[in-house]
Parts: sequence; C-alpha cells; structure tokens
Amino acid sequence: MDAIRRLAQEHTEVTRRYLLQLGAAGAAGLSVSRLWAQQGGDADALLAEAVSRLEYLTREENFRNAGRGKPKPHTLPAAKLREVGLSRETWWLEILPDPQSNAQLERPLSRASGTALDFAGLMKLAETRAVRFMSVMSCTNGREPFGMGLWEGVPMRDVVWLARPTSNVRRVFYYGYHNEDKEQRFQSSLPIGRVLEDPPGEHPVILCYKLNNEWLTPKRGGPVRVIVPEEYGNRSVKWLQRIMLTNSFKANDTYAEWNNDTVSHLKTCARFIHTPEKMKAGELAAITGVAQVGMSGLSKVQHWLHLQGEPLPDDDPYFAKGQWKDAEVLPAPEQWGGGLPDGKLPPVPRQFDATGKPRQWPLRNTIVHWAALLRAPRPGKYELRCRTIDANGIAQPMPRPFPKSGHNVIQTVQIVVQS
Ligand SMILES: Nc1nc2c(c(=O)[nH]1)N[C@H]1C(S)=C(S)[C@@H](COP(=O)(O)O)O[C@H]1N2
Ligand SMILES: [Mo]
Repeated sequence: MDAIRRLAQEHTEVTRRYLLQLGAAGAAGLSVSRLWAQQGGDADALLAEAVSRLEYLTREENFRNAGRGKPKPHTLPAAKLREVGLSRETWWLEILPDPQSNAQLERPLSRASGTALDFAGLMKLAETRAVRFMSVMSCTNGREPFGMGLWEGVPMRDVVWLARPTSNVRRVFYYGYHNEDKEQRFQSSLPIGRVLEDPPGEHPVILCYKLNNEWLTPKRGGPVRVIVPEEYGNRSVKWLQRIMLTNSFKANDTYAEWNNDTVSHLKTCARFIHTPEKMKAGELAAITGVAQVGMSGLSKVQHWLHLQGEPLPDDDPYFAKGQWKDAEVLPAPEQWGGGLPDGKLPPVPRQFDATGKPRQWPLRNTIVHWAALLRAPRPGKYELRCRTIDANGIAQPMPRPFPKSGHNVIQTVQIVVQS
C-alpha cells in the first residue's frame, strides 16, 4: 500500500465526524461511505471499510520503511539477530571517543572492556528517565509522512553521561548495525548541545525502545533506535549500537553524502488525501488531507480551485497570489488508533494533560488532518491546490526550488466538473 493510502485509512474516521458535524452528508441523507463511493476508482472499498476506524497514529506494520542493507538488518533470522546484538536479550551499546579526535571520556563503554550498556541497563535508566512523545516520521525526500508515532525512550544525554565525557566534545556520531560492512553503514550525527539540552517545548533526542506502547520491532529499528523529534528521519538511526563522541564539528551523516542537507527540521506542508476526480457544477464535494506541523508551526491549511485556462497571476511561481480559501484543521481525535488498546493513550505528560487532552493543538512535529467542502460554479477542468500557513503567518512552502533539506511543494490535483 502506498503512503497516501495508508494515511487515508488512518484519516477516514476523523473526516467522517467532520462531515457529520457539518451536516453536509447527514442532511442530504447520504452516508459518508456513499459520498465517497461517488468518486469511483478503487479508493471506494478502502474508504468504506476504513470509515469505522480512527487511526491518528500509524500502526507499526503500516509505517513506510527506510532501513538499508543487504540483507536489511530486520530481515535477518531471529537467531542471527540475537547473535549480532539486535534482540533485547543481547543488545549492547558502546560509547567511545572518536579515535580521529582528542575527545576525552573518563569511562568509555566498550565491549572489549565489558562495560557496554545492555538493555537491562537501559531499562534501569528508563525507570526514572523515560519520556514519551508523539512525533511524525518523515523522510527528507518523501512526499508523505512515513508514519505518525508515539515514541518512548531514554534521553540520549543520560546515556552519554554514563561515559563521563570531560573535554573536547563538540559532536555526537552514532551508528546502526549494518552487517559488519563499512560500505553499508548508515550514520548520523548531532551537535552535543542538541543532545544535552532541549529548547522549551521540544523533546529530548532519545534512545527509543517503544513505538505506540509496544517494544520496537526489528523493522522499526529495534531493539533500540534514535529518535530526533524535530528532524527528518535520516537522523533517527535504527539498530543503534555505537555512539562516538568527537571534537569534530563536521557532520559525517550518510545523508550528506547522498546529496541532502543535514540540518533538516521538519517542514510545514499540506497534502491531499481524498479529492474527487469528478464532481457536478454547483454541488458540494468534500476534500481532505493531512498537514505536517513542522519547525514553523501551523496556523492554517488552504486550498484553491482554479479553472484551467483562466489566467494565473503573473510572475507567481509559488502561487502566493492565488484565491486561497481556508480549510478546516480537524481537532484532536478521541481514539488515537495505532494499535493502542481501545485507541487509548498511555500517559504522555509532555503533550497531554492528566485528562488526556492535548496541551496545544496541533502539536509540533506531528500531523493534523484537514477537510474542506468545495463547490465549483461551472463545468470545466479545474486544478486544485493546497498549502499551509505557518504559525508566523508565512505561506509554506516558501519559494524553495531545492528540496535538499526536506521535500515541500504545493500539491496540485485535477478535478473534472460536469454540468
Ligand atoms: N540504520 C539505519 N537507520 C535508518 C535508516 C537506514 O537506512 N539505516 N534510514 C533512515 C531514514 S533516511 C529514514 S527516513 C528513517 C525511516 O524510519 P522508518 O523506517 O521507521 O520509517 O529511518 C532512518 N534510520
Ligand atoms: Mo529518509
């Protein structure tokens, strides 16, 4: 299933509630599944079936996967996973000084000296240090989010302090398991400052061992992966086994070698999920989508229906002057999906109060669903576009022809309006 289909599944129930509230479907005596069914195409069955489910969080098995390797580490047989330290029973983590630099650690954690951290040690830290938060997994080069997760882990700083770094540390390099082959290595890095402190409202960089309140699977990078809450997925190295403290100030990220920017905060952007291929002139149609709430926050989602052939604003490649209309950003769901029993959240005190209400909405570095009703006055071929307005009032995407620090374009779909 492609990413947008999965999001569609997760998103249908919130949309249904929105439409019922609006009365658009209810008043016409039209069930929502029939409303969708009028669209034709193979989305129908999917939508009808998904209508009863609320899935804000993505189920583990529905995440899009980006683990590289030959073989991909998560496909190794269980015995091999155990052998190479990728089970909770056998996991180990080394924290070493970068041999290429003069970083000083009083107590490196190494396998050779028998001091590597094991999973029991991580769980010991978790007793007092564990944090849980929602953040969206998106790829720098992906059009749609890979999945919306509720992650649990121990702040990386608590683990770094175990090694007692004393001087000459500017950056943290970290590595996953890649079949013991240098060529296959996927690595990332962060400035030590980001690991040690979090800006207000931001979550710590964590060594994550649970997704949606279940142990992290091998596919998701288990037993332990990094989650960097505010950045694209390439920072969130899976199958973590080694952290290296260095005095280098340079990023050594695999993603940099692959022609991407490395400081890659999530961008605020909108995508369509459901749009009709055809609609009738003068009649209402529902459109829905998902928005990613990135670094600049989100205040609005907008759409713009434009009759093909009508003049477009001059010298306006980013459509800043289009006839944009506000869509409705949908409220927090009551059931969170993601495979949580009854869709109920475990305590998430960083983002939700004691009654389970989000402290703000939307939450930063997550997604929101949105919906709108369209009416086209006359027949013809139309172009429908969507964009976001960030929390600073700036339209996103900004003019940005180079996607190296995160994909973001104004999405356009075609709609045929019949008489
Ligand atoms: N070890 C390892 N970690 C990795 C990768 C990888 O190839 N190997 N890919 C990264 C990239 S580019 C992304 S977008 C995310 C995707 O996370 P997911 O597979 O859980 O969706 O994993 C990141 N972590
Ligand atoms: Mo990625």
